[in-house]
Amino acid sequence: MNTILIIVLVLALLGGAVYVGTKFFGLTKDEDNDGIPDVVEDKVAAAKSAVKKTTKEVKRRAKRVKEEAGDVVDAVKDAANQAGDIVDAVKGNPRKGRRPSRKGAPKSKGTVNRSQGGGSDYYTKKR
Ligand SMILES: [Ca+2]
Repeated sequence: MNTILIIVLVLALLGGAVYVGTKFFGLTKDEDNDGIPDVVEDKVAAAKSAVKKTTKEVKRRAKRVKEEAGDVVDAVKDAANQAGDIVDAVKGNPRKGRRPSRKGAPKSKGTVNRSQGGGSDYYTKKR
């Protein structure tokens, strides 16, 4: 405990000495005359910039990880769904296959009813 106190005291004295030396005696370069050497200000600015850049990158990566985790959750849900089909297969139920992607898709595959003259109005309808 005493060691920490001594270290803090030494750092404070050092800081005070640098401040006084810079502000009143011009020991280091200080263009804006605020008692903080320009070298220190430049280092602090660079560190702040680096932290900002790193934070941005970490946020971007966290967002991407979240996206990918969502994809994995979807895939696991899909796999759990498919596992049910295996149970059905073991029981001897017929294969259901994929659900049709479109609702109300015609039951006949590719055959056009031409009995009622004209059939599809795709080519006759004005667009
Ligand atoms: Ca300064």
